[in-house]
Amino acid sequence: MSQTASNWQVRRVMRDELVCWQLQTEQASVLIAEQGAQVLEFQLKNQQPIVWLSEQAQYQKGQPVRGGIPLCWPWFGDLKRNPITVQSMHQQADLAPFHGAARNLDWQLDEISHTTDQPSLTLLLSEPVIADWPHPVSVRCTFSLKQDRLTLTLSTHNHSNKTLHLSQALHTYLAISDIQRVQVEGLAGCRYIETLENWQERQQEGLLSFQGETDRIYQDVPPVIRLLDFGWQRQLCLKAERSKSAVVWNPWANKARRLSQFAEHAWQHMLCIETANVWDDCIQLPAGQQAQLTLSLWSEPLS
Ligand code: TA6
Repeated sequence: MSQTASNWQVRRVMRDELVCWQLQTEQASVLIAEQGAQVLEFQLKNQQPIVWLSEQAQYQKGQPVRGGIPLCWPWFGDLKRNPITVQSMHQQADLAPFHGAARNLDWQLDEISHTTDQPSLTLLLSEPVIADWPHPVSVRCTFSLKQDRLTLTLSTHNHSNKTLHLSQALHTYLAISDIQRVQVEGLAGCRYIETLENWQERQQEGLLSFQGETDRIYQDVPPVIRLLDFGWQRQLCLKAERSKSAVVWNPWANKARRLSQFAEHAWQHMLCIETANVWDDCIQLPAGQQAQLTLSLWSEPLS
């Protein structure tokens, strides 16, 4: 199945066991797996990939692919580390899978649409069955490619008669030249939780550089965060809507050895900057209402 015009195309493709959709414009292409509504690739013509994907990635039913943009929903990370309101949505929080359920579920094609040069694709979880999380919701993820910019919107509709409490994140793996030749701009002055040192609260001073494993939950973040890559002379720009928190993660060498689908030196060439609603920024979703989390991602030359 496909739809084509002079300057864009949407087509269904297989990647081993996974049904995927490819969106293409004259400048860029995106590959999205129906499983988990997971972006696997985002590539501009004649440039390094924007999104990192493991060279050991496995495209199998029932397991997330390492890399791309996994969706963490309806909770982020370890559920037991979430606010009690988010934990209380689950009947057995100590058995809850890491990063929620969305990334392991099969989404369905809801809609393919386009404006003149911008193809869009929406995937839908109409009535997700999530073990020990018995709340009627529907979830949509819309992916739009406008020239060389990818926009992703995750939308949760609460069909229940009570308020739901969620945490969520767009777990974006970014492709970089070398973790020791990049810096993150935009977090100066922001509070953050240092998860590697007993979840203490700290404050970011200036640009963020990397000298070891990094796993931080930033709060009160600005709408735009930039990843400055001095090796590839580019900056990756992440613009968030309805998000005031972001997670920055690099496993470094030791943790990388414990990760699935992760080559020994891959940690040097990736960095996660995750557009989120976590910690103080969790979602309180009243009955019948919708919550949307949006990321726009693009590349610019280093100014
Ligand atoms: O977002 C950062 C993080 O929570 C890290 O602590 C690490 O666990 C990472 O997510 C990857 O988790 P995953 O379950 O995809 O291996």
